[in-house]
Amino acid sequence: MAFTLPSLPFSKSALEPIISAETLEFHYGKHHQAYVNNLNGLVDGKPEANRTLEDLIMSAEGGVFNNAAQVWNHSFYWNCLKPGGGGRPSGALAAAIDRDFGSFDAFKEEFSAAAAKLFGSGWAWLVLADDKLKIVQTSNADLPMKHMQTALLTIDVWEHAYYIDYRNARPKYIEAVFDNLLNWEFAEQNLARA
Ligand code: MN3
Repeated sequence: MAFTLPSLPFSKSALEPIISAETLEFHYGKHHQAYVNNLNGLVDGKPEANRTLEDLIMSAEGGVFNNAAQVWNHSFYWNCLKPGGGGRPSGALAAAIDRDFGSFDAFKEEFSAAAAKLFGSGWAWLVLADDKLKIVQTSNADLPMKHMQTALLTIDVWEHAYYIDYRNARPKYIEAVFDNLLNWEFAEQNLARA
């Protein structure tokens, strides 16, 4: 049972002009695919090949952890984006954001700063931890589940996520994604399931 690359939830050109088809050809077609291929190569013929992705993330270290986590992170990230996204959350998530950050605008400022200031490669996340919403940064492949937090939403801030479209201007990528692509329905579903 090999691990497989999940389908993108949209076409490669669907996020233009915010994220180009060229970026997705590399980010999904090369990088995400490479994490899947690397993971399969590492577990081939071993008992780990029959474990779930989540199981490997929680138990493995080194290359198996890095590649398993990056497979999961990217599958999650694609679902955090949608053509015609952005806007604001509603219902329980909107109420929880107001409760824990003061307002949606305050949340946006804090989340964008966390994503922009993360040093090196990694991820900015909105998570649920101890019944409270929090913004967390993780480096490289690290992810909330490893810290007993529930991921609600993420932005990939590895350079490969934005360098083709924005060069070194990470804050511009973050703002464009936040305003135009974030899939708040997905975050709302993640909160409802938590
Ligand atoms: Mn990436």
